[in-house]
Amino acid sequence: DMDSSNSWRGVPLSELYGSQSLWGAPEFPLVSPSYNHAVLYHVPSSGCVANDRPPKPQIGQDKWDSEHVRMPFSDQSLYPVEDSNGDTHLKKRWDMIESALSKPIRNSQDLANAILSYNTKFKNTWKFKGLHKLFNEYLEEEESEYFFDVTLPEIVKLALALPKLVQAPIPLLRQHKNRSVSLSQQQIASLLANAFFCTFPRRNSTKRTSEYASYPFINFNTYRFYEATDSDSNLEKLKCICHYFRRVVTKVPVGSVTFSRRSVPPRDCPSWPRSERLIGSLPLHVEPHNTIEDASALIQVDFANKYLGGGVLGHGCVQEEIRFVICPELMISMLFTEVLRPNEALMMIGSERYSKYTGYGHSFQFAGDFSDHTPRDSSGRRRCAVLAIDAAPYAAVTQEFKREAVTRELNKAWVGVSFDTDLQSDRLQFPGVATGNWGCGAFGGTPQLKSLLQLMACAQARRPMAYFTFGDTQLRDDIANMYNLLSRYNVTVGQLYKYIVRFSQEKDVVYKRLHHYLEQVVKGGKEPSPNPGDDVMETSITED
Ligand code: AR6
Repeated sequence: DMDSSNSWRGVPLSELYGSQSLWGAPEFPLVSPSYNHAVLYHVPSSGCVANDRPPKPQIGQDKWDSEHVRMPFSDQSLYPVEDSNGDTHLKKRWDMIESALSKPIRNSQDLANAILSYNTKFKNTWKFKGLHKLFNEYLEEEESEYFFDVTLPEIVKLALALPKLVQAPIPLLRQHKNRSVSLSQQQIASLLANAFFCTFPRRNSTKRTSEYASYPFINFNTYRFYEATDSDSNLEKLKCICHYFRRVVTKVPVGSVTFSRRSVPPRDCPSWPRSERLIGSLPLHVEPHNTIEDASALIQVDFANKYLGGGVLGHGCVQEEIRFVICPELMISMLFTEVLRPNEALMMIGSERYSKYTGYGHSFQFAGDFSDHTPRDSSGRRRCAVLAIDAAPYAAVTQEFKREAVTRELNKAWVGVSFDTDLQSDRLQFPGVATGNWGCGAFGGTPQLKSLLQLMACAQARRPMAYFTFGDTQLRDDIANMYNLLSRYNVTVGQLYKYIVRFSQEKDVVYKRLHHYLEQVVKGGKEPSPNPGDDVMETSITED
């Protein structure tokens, strides 16, 4: 075994797919319009979409109200304009947008002026320093020229085609609701083009009292995405997004994407101390190499912010932000997903990846085109499921182990991983979940705890789990050993919950190690299972 330091532990990944072949896993519910599923494109009567051209938009009537996304082209979207006498008149905002974007835009200054012409309130605050740096200094001259000569005019066309491409109203995925929205990739591209030009009405305010204060930012500069010059990772994020536009204007993608909000009232969440599910009954795969986005055919966890996307249009550049810029279709969730409550999650099915990258955080870099060969399901969605669950941020370690905090994270993870499962069934549910150090980076959590909580949530939902430790081989071994111990002693989810809560009540929690503590209580209080060999994880053979 030449390379044991880099190999995986537990069951092979293939046991998490639900069938022998990578893509044989059962499909998620197909796209079909209903009272709680808005489908913005026309679904052919066969239910299946053609896979050579984008689906046609669903016809419908614009709705300018608090239940739907206010569209930039709505007749009711008006903007105050001062005439030469100093009098203010209301003008149709879309007319202003069309006229500004129809003029030639040859450089970043023209682009900034165009955006400001229908966002005049920001003419003294939006300086576009980052945008100017990107196109005047950061990119090669030819790259900038190509962008303004070739790509940008096409992004303009895509943005201005919005009234044709999205005719039916887009419902907001509001709190407490189980609702879905499906859009074609072409519709998403047009919506993102509008976000790029900052055209969405009422979405530029950062005030807590604004109408959309409980929604993420969507216009690209609201959170100052075009201003940042201090960190190159922001410019690299912009490169990824420009690359996405280059791709979609060259060849329009023909599939679709579904966004489903899942909200479970606390009374319907599991009673954790009473759970009798055995930890050891859940297949687990742990590996130090590879990343979540490479785990094809599994549900891939997004280490989310409760405001979807987190700092993607601001300064952040960690797991969620990176995922959103290499798969920009995920960003459209920010248009309509209200801030997630503790018992809510968002599943995104069908997005495509467009960019390669290297590095992480400050060292993040766009690394060229990524061509995604993930097959489509019969609704035309890429077989890629991204599950957004937001851990809670912890400033102090002790807080994280408290009963309420532990319960919160368990419910959050469970609401997510139990999406589309049969809660009554004792059978394993496929596909499994690909996750890792959820809540343990920007949010300051502890991997020893978070890995166990995710294991408990997955065991409860019966979904197998793959854990990617992000290069940490010690953590891989700790998790595998802890899993072995819990299996050998037939520890249930309920017992483990009680042990963790008891641990949090110890005086010197900060100085103690959770795994060490668990080892003592498990060995002290229980008989090992009679056939220890049966459920012990075997060290894997090295993958080649
Ligand atoms: N695959 C596997 N593991 C990863 C990957 C990856 N692609 N990327 C990072 N990790 P973090 P959080 C590991 O900080 O703490 C964002 O701003 C790595 O060990 O992104 O839940 C969101 O919008 C890393 O330290 O997640 C939220 O606001 C750890 O996962 C906030 O960050 C945690 O990654 C969420 O912070």
